[in-house]
Amino acid sequence: MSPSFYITTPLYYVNDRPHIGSAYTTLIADIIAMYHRMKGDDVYFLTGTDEHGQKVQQAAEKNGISPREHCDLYAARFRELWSYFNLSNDDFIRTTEERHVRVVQTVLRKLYDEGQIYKDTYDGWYSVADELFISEKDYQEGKYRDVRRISESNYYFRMSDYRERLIRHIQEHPDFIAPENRRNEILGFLKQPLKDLCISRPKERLSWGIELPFDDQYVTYVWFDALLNYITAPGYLQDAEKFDRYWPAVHLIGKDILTTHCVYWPAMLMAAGLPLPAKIFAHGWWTSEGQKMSKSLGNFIDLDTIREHCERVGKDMYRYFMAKEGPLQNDSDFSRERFYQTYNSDLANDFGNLVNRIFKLIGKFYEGKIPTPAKFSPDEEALKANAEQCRVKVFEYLQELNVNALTAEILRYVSSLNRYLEIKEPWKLAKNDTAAAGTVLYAALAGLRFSAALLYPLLPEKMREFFAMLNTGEAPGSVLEWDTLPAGVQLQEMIALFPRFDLSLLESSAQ
Ligand code: ME8
Repeated sequence: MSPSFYITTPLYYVNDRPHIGSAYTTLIADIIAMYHRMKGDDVYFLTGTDEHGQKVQQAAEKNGISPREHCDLYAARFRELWSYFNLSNDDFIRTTEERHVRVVQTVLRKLYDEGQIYKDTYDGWYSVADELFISEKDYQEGKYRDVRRISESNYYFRMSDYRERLIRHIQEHPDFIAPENRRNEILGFLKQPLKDLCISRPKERLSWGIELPFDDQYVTYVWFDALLNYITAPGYLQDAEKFDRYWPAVHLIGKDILTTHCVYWPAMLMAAGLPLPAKIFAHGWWTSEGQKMSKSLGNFIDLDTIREHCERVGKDMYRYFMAKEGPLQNDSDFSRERFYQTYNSDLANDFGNLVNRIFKLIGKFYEGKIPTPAKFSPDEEALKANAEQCRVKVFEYLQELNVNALTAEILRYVSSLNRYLEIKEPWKLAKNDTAAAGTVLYAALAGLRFSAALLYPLLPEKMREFFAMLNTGEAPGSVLEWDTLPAGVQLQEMIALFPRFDLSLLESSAQ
């Protein structure tokens, strides 16, 4: 049986439309899932929407519709965007689904019966906007918005019991939280005593949530509910075989939700007697044109802006740019100049040019048929060996979820093919030694086909078009060997996969 690989994105709140941030995490997760499938793994890729809580209730009220109608509307927007991007997710979970409500209530009941959940009165500060109970210190520092004094009876989960076990787990599993800066952040956070977690909200204040199975006057705190989706989807309490096959997961998240995923969630799993996640990777933040994204600054990259960019240079470019330049370790800035310049340099110039040169020469000198190579010289052997090395590195970077380095590695190989052609000059060679020129063109095309296969998760539509032009009948992404290119195949007519984008067009448009 092939090894399994389970990857998740955060479940996005339905109080906002998708934007560059949600698209980023989701596309990176898709890319990672596709590479694992290419490797032969049995992949389960999950995304979805987080639909309970105060913010959703308020957003629905503002729009004059019921919370359920509101959720349906917004969940559909997320689904629509993911289908636009040809997302390869295996499941889309909504926290309002029956299968999830059942899991949340069963886990709550178990923890309550075991005494891991108790009732207490909270007297202190509460941020309505952030749905958080906050400390006196945070209140004094003015860190939160819309803060009120409240006195309220609630249910608490004995999270403090798990602090030491969690620290030990993080120390014994260096890859559990990545990148390193986030791991250190959590270890720093755990130096202080850990508080118990309030896991309920009284219905009189918030009704849009999952009712506590042991007190119908309360609903479940949205985070306690939402995190459990990661075990609901692969079949916890419903399909033991499926659950054992896929759990634990790799969680891809943004740095904003580090504590909930690296502290609350592992503590919940320990309490439920389940294995901890395989890895939690918290990436950095996108800024826009050098500033924090905001609607009032007019630099907010929402769904419409994303589509506008995609219409100009193809939706694959969005994925490619997210992977190449996205904020894995630190933050990254999305600037239109950088986006279109990357397109022109990597895709129109490096990759596009290579296709153009090889296809034209084979068309001109070999009637469009892939030439049969003569004996390879050390130069062709080097191209082959470098391809092998490139593949090894790509899968090593995949292991670290380093899609920035992975993308750069493939591009380096593409550039080396262009350099090879410039040195060999097959356009001159073909005039008096067609056999030698044929070997050069075969080797270059073998390299191009190999890089196209590796680029498939980053540029799926375009690479499918490339393989159709190559006409070997091979599925893109299936070809990871350099030297299996069949000679004699009639190439299809070349189409320009990545036409150059005229940067002067940007000056006349706002986005
Ligand atoms: O937090 N740059 O949902 P959410 C990069 N429902 N990534 C960004 C980003 C930016 N500027 N803005 C958002 C929630 N993100 C909870 C999660 S999980 C059980 C519950 C991405 O809709 C990033 O992945 O606020 C971040 O973690 C996520 O969107 C937050 O999505």
